[in-house]
Amino acid sequence: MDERTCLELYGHPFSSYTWKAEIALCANHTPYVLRVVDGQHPEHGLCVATASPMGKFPLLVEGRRKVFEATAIIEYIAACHPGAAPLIPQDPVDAVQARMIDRVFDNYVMAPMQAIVSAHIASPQSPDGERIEAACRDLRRTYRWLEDWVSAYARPQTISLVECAAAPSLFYADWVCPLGEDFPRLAAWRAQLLRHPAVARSVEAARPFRPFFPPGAPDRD
Ligand SMILES: N[C@@H](CCC(=O)N[C@@H](CS)C(=O)NCC(=O)O)C(=O)O
Repeated sequence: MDERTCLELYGHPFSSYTWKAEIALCANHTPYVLRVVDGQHPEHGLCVATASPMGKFPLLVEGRRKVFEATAIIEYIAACHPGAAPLIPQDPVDAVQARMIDRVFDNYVMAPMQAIVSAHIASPQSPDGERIEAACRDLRRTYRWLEDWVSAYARPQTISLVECAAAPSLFYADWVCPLGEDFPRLAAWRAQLLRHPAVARSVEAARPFRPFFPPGAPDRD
């Protein structure tokens, strides 16, 4: 594949939202080049900084088109590069369900997980305990809801928007607020997701960065 005509994904291998987009691209067998946003590539940071209001990544670039927000990137891949993965269900009502669950993972798993990480970044020596406790309370409330939801979910071996959202958020959320033995079905689904080749690829790509996980990475996964 000629790199100039290939999809470009700006992001970082340790970033949960970059995983979300990369899992879709990999499962779909869509060729892309990862433009790593880090100190060694200031030009990548510049591109991301002006593409969206908050300058966040991932950012997908195809020619002159720029797509930001991981969910929108997955929608774009499904619409413009249909491939091996059923990223968005064909049935409109199923598609609404998938988008709804995607919101659950972004808003109620990713967000409190990132709040805990941010508390550690803000004050590595004495992170705000109240903030962490509140975020963990929110996470456990969502875990309880998801534990019921997942018992009725088919847990397919394929990758859709739901799996793209679930895998990175459950991966990191479990690090900061462990599922433990209280949520066995959710823990089993998390383990199943991590075994999928598209997800396992992200886990391995991120492994060298684990020492930089602000609260400290557990010795597992
Ligand atoms: N709502 C965005 C969230 C993206 C996000 O939070 N990205 C993080 C990395 S995981 C980021 O860009 N962090 C760097 C920054 O905020 O400057 C999405 O769905 O893509």
